[in-house]
Amino acid sequence: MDLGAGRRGVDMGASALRNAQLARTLRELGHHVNDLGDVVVPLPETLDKHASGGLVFLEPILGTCRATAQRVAALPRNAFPLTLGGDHSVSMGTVVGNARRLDGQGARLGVIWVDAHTDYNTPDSSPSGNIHGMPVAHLTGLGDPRLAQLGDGWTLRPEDITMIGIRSVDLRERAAMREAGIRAYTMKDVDQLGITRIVAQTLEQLADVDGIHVSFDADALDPGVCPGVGTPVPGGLTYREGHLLMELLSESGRVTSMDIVEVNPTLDLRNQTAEVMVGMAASLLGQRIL
Ligand code: B3U
Ligand code: MN
Ligand code: MN
Repeated sequence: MDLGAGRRGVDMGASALRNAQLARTLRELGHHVNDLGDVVVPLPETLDKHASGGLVFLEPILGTCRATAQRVAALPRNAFPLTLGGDHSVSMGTVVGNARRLDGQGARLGVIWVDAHTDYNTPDSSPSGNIHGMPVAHLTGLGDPRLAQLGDGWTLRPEDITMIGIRSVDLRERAAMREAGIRAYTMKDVDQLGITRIVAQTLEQLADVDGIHVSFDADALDPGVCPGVGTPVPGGLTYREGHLLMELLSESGRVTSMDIVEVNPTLDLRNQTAEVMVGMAASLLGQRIL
């Protein structure tokens, strides 16, 4: 879906990833891959674009996230759900669904949010009203109660979140992040500490969670690597930093699910962004080369 984004086109992201041989790539790594098809989402052209309480397209996004959560929750514990966006608001559904999949009551899920943005706006603080800038806030129970209650009482604990790749935070979003105490590694931290130390610290922080979900927004990578994104921000993760991050998480053996979101084929160059993101999934789900 692209209802949560400010511009059209990320609804075609899943097609672009399929086209970039996602399933074949994972099969070649020895996985059994089952494509479960799409969650059906209404087209924005058929909807009235009104903002309900500072939220654009709230109702259809809520419905899509509920349906996504249900479908993910129904998968077996030993499956690895790889969900394809879509704008980042879909992750409200995938995170809730994976918490429920690991434990019917809602497991203690760790989330690694790889993104240029913190996505921690609420309807009040959002400069745009676009819900893809708000999923993390709603997962932790803040913001609009209809979205905050997607987990039926389950919420994501702020201490179980780590963000990596951050370089664009709105003023009021920053205050809310500080108040919640959410751990975020900015690009400055990536430069100073390096991915290896960041992963080690993150795994230590998440030592007690039941599973780890990686939510990978393509705009975390540098726009030179991933030009097909709606809100590019210069100075992102390099191709090698992205792969190293995925490889080290793979070696940890602790990641239980992943999203790939915000791939926008209408802004891309010959499907490059989708191809790069298929490579990221392959590094997370692959073994050492030698
Ligand atoms: N923080 C801005 C911009 C933004 C957030 N996420 C994306 N863009 N992709 C907002 O609208 O909340
Ligand atoms: Mn995002
Ligand atoms: Mn982003």
